[in-house]
Amino acid sequence: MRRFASVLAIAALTVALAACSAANAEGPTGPAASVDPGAVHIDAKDIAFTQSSVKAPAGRAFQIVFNNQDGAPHNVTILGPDGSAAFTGDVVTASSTTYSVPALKAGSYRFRCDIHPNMTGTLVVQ
Ligand SMILES: [Cu+2]
Repeated sequence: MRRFASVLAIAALTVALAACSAANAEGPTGPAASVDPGAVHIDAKDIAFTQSSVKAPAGRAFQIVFNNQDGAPHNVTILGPDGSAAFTGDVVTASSTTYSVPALKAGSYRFRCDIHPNMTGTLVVQ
């Protein structure tokens, strides 16, 4: 009878440990909970943006997941129709970051890297 109780205790412990590691699997190693599934994705590789044109919703804040795959530093700056910066993202090197972009009016914008102004793309806000 004592032996049966020990087996039960070990079984209960095993279940508790399994639940613990399952919770951990969705922690730091999983995608950040703060990234919107509808986020705009822009990648940089070989001193160029991978996407020549991306779309974002008009009139509401949105996120850009910027993945710089280069060893060179890059950022994403959004230029309004008048050429002024509507948003300037932080420079990152060989890493990914999530920018929070304020609401923009509908229209066609350009985005560029401030460090490499020949890296450009089009952001269609609609
Ligand atoms: Cu750059």
